Amino acid sequence: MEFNPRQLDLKWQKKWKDDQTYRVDIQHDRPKYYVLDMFPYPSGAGLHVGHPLGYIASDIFARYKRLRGYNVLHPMGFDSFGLPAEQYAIETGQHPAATTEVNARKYIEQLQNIGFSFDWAREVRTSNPDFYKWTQWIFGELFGCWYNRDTDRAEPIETLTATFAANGTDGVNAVCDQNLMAFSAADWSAMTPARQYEITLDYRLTYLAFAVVNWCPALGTVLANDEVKDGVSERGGHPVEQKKMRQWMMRITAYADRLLSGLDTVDWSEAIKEQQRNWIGRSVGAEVLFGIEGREDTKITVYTTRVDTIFGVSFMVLAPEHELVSSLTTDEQRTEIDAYIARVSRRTERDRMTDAKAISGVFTGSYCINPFSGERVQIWIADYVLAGYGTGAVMAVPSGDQRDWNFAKHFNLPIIQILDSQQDVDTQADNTKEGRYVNSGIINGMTYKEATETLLAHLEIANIGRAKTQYRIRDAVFSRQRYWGEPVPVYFKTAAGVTLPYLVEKETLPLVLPAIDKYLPTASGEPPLGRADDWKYHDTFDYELSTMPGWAGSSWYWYRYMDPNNDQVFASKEAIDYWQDVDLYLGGSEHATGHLLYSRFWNKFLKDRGIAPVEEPFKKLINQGMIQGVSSFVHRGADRPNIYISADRVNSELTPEECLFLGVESMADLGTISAFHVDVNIVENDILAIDSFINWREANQHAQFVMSADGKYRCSSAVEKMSKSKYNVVNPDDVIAKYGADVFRMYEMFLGPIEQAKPWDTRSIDGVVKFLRRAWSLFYNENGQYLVTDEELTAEENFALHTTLKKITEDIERFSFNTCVSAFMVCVNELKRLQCNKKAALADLLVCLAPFAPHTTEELWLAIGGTGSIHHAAWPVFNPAFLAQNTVEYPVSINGKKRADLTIAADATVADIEAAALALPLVQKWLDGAAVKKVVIVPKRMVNLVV
Ligand code: ANZ
Repeated sequence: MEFNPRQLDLKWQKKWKDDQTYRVDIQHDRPKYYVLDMFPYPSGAGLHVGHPLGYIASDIFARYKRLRGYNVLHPMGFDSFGLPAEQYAIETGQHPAATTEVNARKYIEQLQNIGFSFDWAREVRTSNPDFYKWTQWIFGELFGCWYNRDTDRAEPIETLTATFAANGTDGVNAVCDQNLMAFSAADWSAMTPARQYEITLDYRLTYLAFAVVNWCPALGTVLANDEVKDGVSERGGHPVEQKKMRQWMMRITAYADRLLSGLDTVDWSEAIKEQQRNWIGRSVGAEVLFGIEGREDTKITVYTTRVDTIFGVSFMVLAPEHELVSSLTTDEQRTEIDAYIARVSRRTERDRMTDAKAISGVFTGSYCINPFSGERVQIWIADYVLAGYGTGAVMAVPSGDQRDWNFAKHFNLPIIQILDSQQDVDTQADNTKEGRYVNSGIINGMTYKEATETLLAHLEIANIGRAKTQYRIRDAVFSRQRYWGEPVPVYFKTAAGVTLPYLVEKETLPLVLPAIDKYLPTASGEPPLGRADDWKYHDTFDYELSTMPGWAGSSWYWYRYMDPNNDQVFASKEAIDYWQDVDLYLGGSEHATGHLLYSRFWNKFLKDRGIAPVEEPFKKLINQGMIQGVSSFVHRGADRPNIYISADRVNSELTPEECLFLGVESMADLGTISAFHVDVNIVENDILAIDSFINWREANQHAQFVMSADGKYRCSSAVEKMSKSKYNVVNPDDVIAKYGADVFRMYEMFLGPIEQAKPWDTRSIDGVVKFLRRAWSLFYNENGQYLVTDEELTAEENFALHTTLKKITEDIERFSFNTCVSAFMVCVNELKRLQCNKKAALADLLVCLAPFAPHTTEELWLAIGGTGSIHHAAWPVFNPAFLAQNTVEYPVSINGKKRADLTIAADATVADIEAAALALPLVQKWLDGAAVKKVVIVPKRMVNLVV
């Protein structure tokens, strides 16, 4: 039989579909394993060869686990709400649901082409009402809960109101705005139910609040911090402004500590964990109150991580936006202060943080009093202090903090030394070589720890401050002023002049997106949902008009795959109990602080509610590297743009014939030569397909060429991001049409370690093509004749097979798929050399290869009479005995003269061989203490030591 990969793809993909080969159901007698890919947004451009990299790796692993006897859940679906479909709808008037459907179909076709083992019966789409019904339901659950610090978990709002009724706010230790009104139990019971309800709104895990948000006027919506890159929107690159708006917020800060501690329990890369830690930004310190000279009514609260430096405070700095600035500014200073504030308001927070060189600030004219030393210190404003962090006020310690020191030097403010010369302040806190405090009142002579403890205790006793743990993470803005997202299941009711938000009844979910005429804000600036006619709750009450952000559906979707069609609950208890959590999660590292934080947050909440079975949803995470494009370029001169010069001719002179033909005198006549992108699909191994180039664009009809000496046109190339605008996008369909899915899969893996970025370069794809042909030739000769025999394996054949078995198993377990591909190549070469066509070896080899090349192996499995689908076979058993027997004899020479013999395991590494050779007593004797300069090892042949 002839090897025709494309035919095998089609044959087996159809058969798998008909037989439901990859269908998976709960099986209580088999252990489960859950392999999940971050689901794609179905964009109009379809998949390029970079997208499936992670899917191929996860598919190999899923198939491997299946062969090892696990019941593997390996689903795929679509994160199908989002901005591009909506932008397209604005431009074309097409409903985003329609374009999403078209795109998703295209994705499914492309994915199926690659031969993945997804159970498509479990497909989910976040934009389907039967999916977002449950996203809305979770929103409702969050709305129904508050976070109790005492129990350290989310609780139904009823436990909060019960405490209010019993003790007022006194007994409540909630995560909420610290400035909320306090009241007694009596106050509470005197309130109307509406007022009581209104009060609870500030405690819920999702709440309405005015927040400074990233407003993108061009997109007409608010964006999350991780959707803004360098001051512009990640999608589209539109400018983003800071604006105060009333928004639905998610109280992710309640989970800050659990989000941190959970990181220690998951098997993720340190880089991602560190990004999350920084994003959460836990900082342990204290708040300290400073009195203001001449004012009894107010104090300034500073946040410091170094109370121990309090005797070194030589001035105070407030953020320009601090609420006390105006009242602290004296008449003499007012003009200067106002001018400064106006100037600062034009700078972004990012500039203020990063631009450390430009030192600026203004004295307010007022003074405050250091509560420990009683010293009078000047109060300044400066933009290096951020309004949104800590309390927006800093006690400045020039001897301890670099920015404070720069500031003090610039404005000639005092610098107080607070440690003996043994130590500098900067390293005092984390150095074992501790200094002792001087000029520091009650802490003089103490160590860092003693000083900090003393001061913290004093703060509490004197009621001038307290220990405080501070986080950089902020509650997440949840509203989007867009159409193509989940409607927020809330309506508004006005009573006695107060309008309050209420949750729609759960029974009425899903709250379906209404049809609208245009996907734009209303004339009065309301979100697009404001255009929906007669869209009212119970025909009476206004709905919330914002929709949910892109991250809502993806924050819980992995549960839906467990039980995708359930219309009673978001997933049955049986399904959740069985599938539990994701064992292996694959996706891009760009989700480090977005999706991977939000989904952990929702999971922890669902855990508190008794729905999620475990605290962390994704046990092991692998981030696949990006596949970059290899762009091709043609070269032409500015003065004769229709003349294209082959890359290796750019710096050479034209021949007289060429000059005559092109009608120029010399190369100089072409003008300055530059490179232009050309479609990589009409370039092969840097050689341009001239005919295709001429047809590529209208203007190319008149192209003329300066060729290389061999008559070909060479392009230059460069590695860049894969993108349409660079004409370097390679479609997996084209590669598969040419080589078949198995070559495509194996080649993607062969490109390099999964987590590394690497360019897509088909130059070496032939290696994989040849490999599969060679593997095939172990079963059939060129004439299509079947070669496989039932003979027993020799020791050498067993050795080759079991070496491969061991390596493949170990390498798959450590997700090193590229090395697996080379191990297969080595094995096939070895079996060819041994002329081994024995079923006993080939059957095992096929099973190991099946996760990588599912189509070819399925066909050959059938040929050798394997039972059922190979994808339900059992992973071969590795037998170390076959390796142990195998040893190699090495003659060991010193400076070319044979001195000893070494017997060592055939799989010994070069380092092992070297060490064993040097350790031989005979070698030691002949060396007689001489240093070995070089060790030459020819594997399986000889060792030579050069002294
Ligand atoms: C005195 C001091 C002495 C400080 C010293 C540091 C070193 P992290 O670790 O990031 O939490 N700070 C407080 N609020 C600030 C704000 N809104 N904008 C800019 N800086 C602010 O940093 C906390 C430290 O940063 C605080 O501790 C404060 O300076 C400053 F040797 O207080 B420190």
